[in-house]
Amino acid sequence: MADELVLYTHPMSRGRTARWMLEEIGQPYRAEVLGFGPPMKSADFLAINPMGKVPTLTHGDTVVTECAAICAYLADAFPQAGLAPAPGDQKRGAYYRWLFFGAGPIEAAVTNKALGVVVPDEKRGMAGYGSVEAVADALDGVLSKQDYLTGDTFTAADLYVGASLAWTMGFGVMEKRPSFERFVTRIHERPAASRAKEIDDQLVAEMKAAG
Ligand SMILES: N[C@@H](CCC(=O)N[C@@H](CS)C(=O)NCC(=O)O)C(=O)O
Repeated sequence: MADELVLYTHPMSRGRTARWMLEEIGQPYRAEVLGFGPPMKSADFLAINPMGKVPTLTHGDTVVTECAAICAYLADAFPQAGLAPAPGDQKRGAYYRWLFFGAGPIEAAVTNKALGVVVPDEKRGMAGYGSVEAVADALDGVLSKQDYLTGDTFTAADLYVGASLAWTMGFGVMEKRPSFERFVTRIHERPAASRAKEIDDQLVAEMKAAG
């Protein structure tokens, strides 16, 4: 199919976030579940994503990798879902700001923390995220004041950052602050979030049952 949407994913990966985004836009899509290890590094899949990682989205001949890019792409490709301020809208500034904050500083800070990589105090100026506490403070500042990152409307930036917060608070990598917990609860009450969770949880159960 010329414009078929295909999500390459694994149910215990960032692919869960991409699936949630697909459920939000409400367009038909096909999911290709790839196992970690050799299936993700096959020649066929490396031809699509040379990183051999999920999530990866194809939309017809277009390939989108990087979870945040997938969320941003889908929001723009299907504007009727209302998940991004239109280009030209000033809210697009806050939208980009937090989407990129998620893919940059948050991602780097929580990965380094999980890996035990400590940035010496005197080198914080060199690390784009400064410190995990600085990242948490910046997010807390906005989420204590408003329901969503761009104001009073849910966008793909909330989905991406909120999914990351939920995941990393669950693993104890990001501290649980009241504003984060309220935000994560609020956005996970969305029907699309429940549908995506149900599908991926079912896939996890099937994988466990198959050994
Ligand atoms: N920067 C990428 C990271 C993707 C990533 O690392 N995915 C992991 C799963 S969450 C993966 O595919 N790991 C398997 C591997 O690298 O072999 C994104 O944001 O999408």
